[in-house]
Amino acid sequence: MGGEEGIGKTSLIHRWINGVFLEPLKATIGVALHIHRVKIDGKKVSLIIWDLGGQQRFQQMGVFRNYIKGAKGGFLAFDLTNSITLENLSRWLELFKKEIDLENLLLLGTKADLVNDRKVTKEHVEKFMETHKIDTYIETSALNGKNIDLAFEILIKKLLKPKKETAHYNIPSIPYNQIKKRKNNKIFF
Ligand SMILES: Nc1nc2c(ncn2[C@@H]2O[C@H](COP(=O)(O)OP(=O)(O)O)[C@@H](O)[C@H]2O)c(=O)[nH]1
Ligand SMILES: [Mg+2]
Repeated sequence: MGGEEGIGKTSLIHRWINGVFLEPLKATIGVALHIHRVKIDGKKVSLIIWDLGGQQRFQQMGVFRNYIKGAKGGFLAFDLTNSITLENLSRWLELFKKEIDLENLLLLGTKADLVNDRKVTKEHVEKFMETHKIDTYIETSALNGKNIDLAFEILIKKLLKPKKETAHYNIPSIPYNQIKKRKNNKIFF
């Protein structure tokens, strides 16, 4: 789980694991580890979640790279009431992309309950997705629980999906004009 400090990463993880919103919360110093067991599609899954503190200092120390290494998937989260947190997310994405398949990176908007303070528009989000080739976006609120279970369920299902085998036979090449633009973005408001 990556994203700037104060956007609600720790609150979101707490909401998913404990089903409640915790206030007040201390800022996460460095990195926190959470383990949660769930049953998805009849399969028992243990998810190990690294909650990466957002302090620049830690990022500059290159500490996060070691935690992202070996991760199978990730959430890139920004605060819907603070546009800079989406802008700065591209730096997190660069870091995550080095270690994690792009298709296993989900974009999360947080604090969706603060409708009157909303600064990030749907167009901003769609532009970000297009620029960075991210195909899934979910709007969440740790305060009222909106889409929290959904976000984790989608991520876990992606992680459980078997890897595509590399074909050992020759695939006939497709003429360029027959290739359709992939348009299967999943957006959850
Ligand atoms: N209204 C609202 N506030 C939130 C939500 N999630 C977190 N916050 C508040 O945002 C602040 C930062 O949250 P925190 O989880 O510590 O962010 P982190 O630094 O990204 O881990 C705290 O004051 C939280 O109470 C939310 O969904 N809605
Ligand atoms: Mg935190």
